[in-house]
Parts: sequence; C-alpha cells; structure tokens
Amino acid sequence: MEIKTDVVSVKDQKWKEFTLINDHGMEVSILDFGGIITRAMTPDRDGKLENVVIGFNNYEDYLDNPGYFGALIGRVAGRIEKAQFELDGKAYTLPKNEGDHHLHGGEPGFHKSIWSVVPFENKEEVGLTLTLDSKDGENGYPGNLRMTVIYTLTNENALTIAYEGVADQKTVLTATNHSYFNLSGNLKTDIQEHEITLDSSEFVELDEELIPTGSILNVDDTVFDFRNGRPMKDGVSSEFKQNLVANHGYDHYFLFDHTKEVSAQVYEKESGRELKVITDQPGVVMYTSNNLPEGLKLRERESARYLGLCLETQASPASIHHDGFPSVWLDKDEKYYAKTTFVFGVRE
Ligand code: G6D
Repeated sequence: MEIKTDVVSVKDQKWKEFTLINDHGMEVSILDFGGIITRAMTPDRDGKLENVVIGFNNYEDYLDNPGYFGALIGRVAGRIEKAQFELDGKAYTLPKNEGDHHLHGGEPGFHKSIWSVVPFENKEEVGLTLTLDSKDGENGYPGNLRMTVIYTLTNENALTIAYEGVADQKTVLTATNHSYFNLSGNLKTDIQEHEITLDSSEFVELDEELIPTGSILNVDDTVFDFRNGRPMKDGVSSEFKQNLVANHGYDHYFLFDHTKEVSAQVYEKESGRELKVITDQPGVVMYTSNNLPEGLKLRERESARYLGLCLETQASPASIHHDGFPSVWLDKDEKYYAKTTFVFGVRE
C-alpha cells in the first residue's frame, strides 16, 4: 500500500493531489480541492490497468467543472425547488444557480472548497480523511456544519466513501460524490452498452425542469426497471416521457428496495470490468450524462454525451417540499452518517 502526494499549481492556488495505491496496482487520485476524484485506475479481465472515471486533462478546468466531475457534493446534492425552504417557521433562500432552482449546494459548495486532508495507511488499507467547516448562512444554509469525508482503498479493490456531518442548528444535508464512471477503460467507448442492475422498483417522477413532482412511480413495464439488468441505451432510445424530460436518458432518483447487499451493479462486457455499489443510503440519482457539455478537454479525449455514468447515492431533496421521500433534514447536534463502497472487479 502506498500514498503519493503531488502539488498542483492552478493559477494563484496550490492544490494537493493524493494518489492511493493498493498492492494490486489499483490507484485512485484525489484532490484537496472539492475532494475530487481525478482518476481511478482499475484492471480489466486481462489485468490491464486503465482509467475508469472522467477527469480533466488540465487541472485549471476544475475551477469551472460544469459537470461536477469527481467532486464531493453538498450541502444538498440535487435540486431544491425554487431555491427555498421553510424551517421552524423561518424562510431560507438559497442561490438560484440553475434557472429558478438551487443545484448541488450552490457555489462554491463542497465541490469548490479546499478540504483539509490527513492521509492514513496500514497494511490493509490506505486513505484520506478530509474535513471542511461550512459556516452558518453559507450559500443560505442554516447552521455551522463540520463535515468529514473518509476515502479508503483496500486490497479488495474497494473504494469506500464515508461521510459524517454535525451542525449547531437544525439544517438540511445529503452529500454524495459525483464521479462519472466509464468501465471501458480510458473512455474508449461511451456507456450506452454498459449493463446496469439496480435493486429498485420505484423512482421519483420529474417535471420538465428536472424538479420532483411529488410522485413516486413504479418501474414495472418501463425502461426504468433495472432489477434484472438492462443496457443503458434503452433510456436513450425510449420515448417514455420521463426519459424525454431527462433529455434522452436517465437523471432520476431511484429508491432502493434493499433486497440485496449490492444496491447497484454495472458491467462492461468488452473489458470484463464490473462495479458493485454497496451503500447505506436510501437511494441513488442515476445520471447518464445526457447533458454533459461537449468539447471539454478530458485526460483521454474530448467530452461528449453519454460518456460517464453517475451513481450519486444520497437521500432525496424532494423531502424538503414533499412527504414520503427519504429525508435530508438534520437536527441540531444530530450526527449525519452516510457510507458507500464502490467495488471494482472483473468477470472472466
Ligand atoms: C445536469 O441534471 C443533471 C444533474 O443531475 C447533474 O448532476 C449535473 O448536470 C452535473 O444538471
């Protein structure tokens, strides 16, 4: 096990990039800026190590990062309708950073903050403990919040992301990581042939602005039924309204049935790579990069639609305005805790 540390100069800033390396050669590189996963090298069925996440070639591009590549997201991942909510009789207004709504914690959010990083290492695992203090009123959110995120890489090629948060006032919080996975290796192909399996029989209906309508729909007899595996391309060709509002793909919160240990699984048959997601979260936003800006300079090529699969495990911001959704409310001094493990394997 090894941790390499590099200093990256970006304009007048100096960021640190930590590369976690296990005994089988798997590598994950993470910045103190936004806790961004810039690269993840995993083996294909022949043992060839290739990158399986979208990342910029030029680190300066993470200053903009319109797709939130690889970043920690918060305080609230997803959209808060009309950028407002009421808490204990007081109205809170957040920045409207996407139309009339608030997306992914606003700017600078978790994804553009410098986190304090402490590496750790033992013979079974290597990792980083990241901490961030978000002040009361930052981006309109109530409460002084102390966030801790622990990235851990094991010799089972598992990357665990554990989140902890506590605030001195009641607030809202659901954090995630916004990596775009592409198991073909070095972005050789897009993700349309990736086979996806989700332990989920329900998903959240969206309106034309991608805002939850308050309805939860059943996946039966739709291309949202991933219980027995389905190629992502089914959502691209579908004429189902929910695929059309997402601009010919998926951008939806799936509620897990919790009938299996593995809540989500992705398989890419050419490389043999398989990704299993094990999480304590009630659901996941699966985004198939339908709106990925084209022409961005990535490590291996220019960006294009459908180049990465986001599996943003989290609770649902719809719970702010509707009953019956996995809650994002956090009481004063209550410990927020979330944990998701991404296990990178191969099928022969
Ligand atoms: C688009 O609608 C999608 C979001 O789900 C995604 O997180 C973002 O791009 C990066 O706004």
